[in-house]
Amino acid sequence: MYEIVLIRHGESEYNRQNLFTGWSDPDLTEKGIHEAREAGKMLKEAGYTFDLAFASVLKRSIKTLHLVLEELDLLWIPVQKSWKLNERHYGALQGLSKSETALKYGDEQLQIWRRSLSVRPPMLEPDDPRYARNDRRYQEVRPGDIPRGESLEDTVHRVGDFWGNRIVPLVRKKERVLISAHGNTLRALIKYMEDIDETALLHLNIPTGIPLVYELDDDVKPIRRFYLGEPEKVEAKAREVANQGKVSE
Ligand code: DG2
Repeated sequence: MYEIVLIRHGESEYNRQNLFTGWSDPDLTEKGIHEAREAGKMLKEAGYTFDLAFASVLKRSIKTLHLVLEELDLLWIPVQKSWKLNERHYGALQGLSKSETALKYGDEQLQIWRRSLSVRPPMLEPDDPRYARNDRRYQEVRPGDIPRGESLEDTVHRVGDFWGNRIVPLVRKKERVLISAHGNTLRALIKYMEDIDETALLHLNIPTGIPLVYELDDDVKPIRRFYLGEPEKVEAKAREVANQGKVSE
């Protein structure tokens, strides 16, 4: 049996302000820093250790990983960063308020944009300054692969590809892997690994800063997943994510 640990970064400035984030690159808030440190402590107390870690190329994921590793006294382990672990690209919604979007388009449309599997957000125009084509961190990426907006399904493809090619071979070699990523990257990975149906996926909300442990069989297929920490607290945080921006809340 193998085990890996996933974590969504701690609260970011955009999370705090309830803005669509995607490939925007806000920093962690004080609360987010605290969440990341607590996650590291939780992992330490539970006896976890790692040989290798992954992050996206967005600072909320990188800083969270750093803080977790610091608590574990594992700052020395190799860290691989990849744009393939970036958050789902939220297209022209990036930087907009989730609440204002709900007021303008209604809760149902907000829910479709946030949680449907195949609906893409409105795409960024090619000349939009939010389009990452000229960002140096993506210079190795084929221009056609840099998204202007993604459905969760699009994210499932890139994350699934990364999982199969880059992470599974390491897990098979018994490397203990920690992945620091994002709400929808992790939903995409869970969809890819478990092939859960759309209804279950709709209700799958990943809280910030809580380690999610996966037990995997000899074929690196999931046996079970569970969060570290008190279930009530985890559920309350996941509910908060689910309700973000809703007019009816
Ligand atoms: C959030 C997730 O991503 O938002 O892009 O707004 O995990 O990087 O904070 P993260 C964003 P929702 O899909 O939950 O609205």
